[in-house]
Amino acid sequence: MKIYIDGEFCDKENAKVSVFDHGLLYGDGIFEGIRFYNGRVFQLEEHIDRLYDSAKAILLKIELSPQEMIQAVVDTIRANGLTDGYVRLVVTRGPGGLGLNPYLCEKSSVIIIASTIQLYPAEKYENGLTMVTCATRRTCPAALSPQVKSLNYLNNVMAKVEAIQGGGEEGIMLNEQGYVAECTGDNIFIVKDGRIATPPVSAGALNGITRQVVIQICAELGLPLIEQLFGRYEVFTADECFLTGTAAEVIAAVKLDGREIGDGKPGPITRQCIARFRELATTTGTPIA
Ligand code: PXG
Repeated sequence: MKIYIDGEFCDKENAKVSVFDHGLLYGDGIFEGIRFYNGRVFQLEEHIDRLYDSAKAILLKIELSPQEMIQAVVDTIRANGLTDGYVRLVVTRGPGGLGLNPYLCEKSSVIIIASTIQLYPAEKYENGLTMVTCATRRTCPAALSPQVKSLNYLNNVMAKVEAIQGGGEEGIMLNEQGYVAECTGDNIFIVKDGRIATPPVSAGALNGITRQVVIQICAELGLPLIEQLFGRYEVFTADECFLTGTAAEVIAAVKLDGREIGDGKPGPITRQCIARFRELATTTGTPIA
C-alpha cells in the first residue's frame, strides 16, 4: 500500500505523522471520505469543494490548490493500482506546541489513503439496517457547524457506540430541539405515501454528497421530495426509510427502537434510489487512468 503524505508516497509501515501534530493532539484538522468505482472517482470535485470549505471555516491553509488536490487523489489511487475502493483524505493542522494555538503550527499536512471499505455485510444491503435513537445529541451549530468535516468525531463515535450497544447498526442523532438531524455517519430519508422527506441541513445535518446525489435522483425520477424537520414519530410511522453516505452508499433502514418501519423490508422507492445510485456511481466521475 502506498500512502501519500505531503507530496511523497510511503509504505504503510513508514506512513507516520508527528505526535505533536494538532490533528492528533486536538482533532484539529479536516477530512473527506471519497469512493471510486470502475476506474472513476465519484463526485470528486464536490468532495474537494467541501474540503476547501471546511478548511476556510477553520482557518486552515492547505498547501495544495484544489486542482493539485484532485490530481493527488487520482495519483494515489493509481499508485495503488486500484479501480474500486475508498479514499480517506486528511488535512491536519500539522506539528505545533503543546498548546491550542494553531498559529504556532508551521504547516498543515495532507494525507491520502486509497484502500477499500465495507461498512456493513452484504446481507444488510439486501435486508436493511436496524437503528437506535442515540442519547448523544448532534453537536449544535452554535458550538461547531455540522458542515465542518473535522477530525473531531467523538460526538459521532459516542453515538455509534450507543447504536451498537442498543443492538443496532446505525444510530439516529437528534438535534438540541429533539428533531432528527442525521445518523452517526450518514444522512437520513423517510418515505410516507409516496413522498420523500429528509431533514434540512439547518436541522444540524452534514450536507452529504450522497444526500445531494439522491436529491438529484429523486428529481430525475419524478419522485416528490421535501427538506423538512421531523421527529422519531415520523420515522416510526414511515413506509420506508433509507440512509445515504459515501461509506454506507444508499442503504435501507427497516427498524427503529424496536418498531418496524413499514413492513420491515426495504421498500420500492428505496430500491429505486439504490438502483439509480449504483448506475450513476459506476458510470460517472473523474477517470483514474
Ligand atoms: N453525516 C455525517 C455526520 C458524516 O460523517 C455523512 C453524513 C454522509 O456524507 P457524504 O458526503 O459521505 O454522503 C457523513 C460522512 C463511517 C464514516 O465509518 C462515515 C463518514 C465519513 C467517514 C467514515 O461510517 N460519513
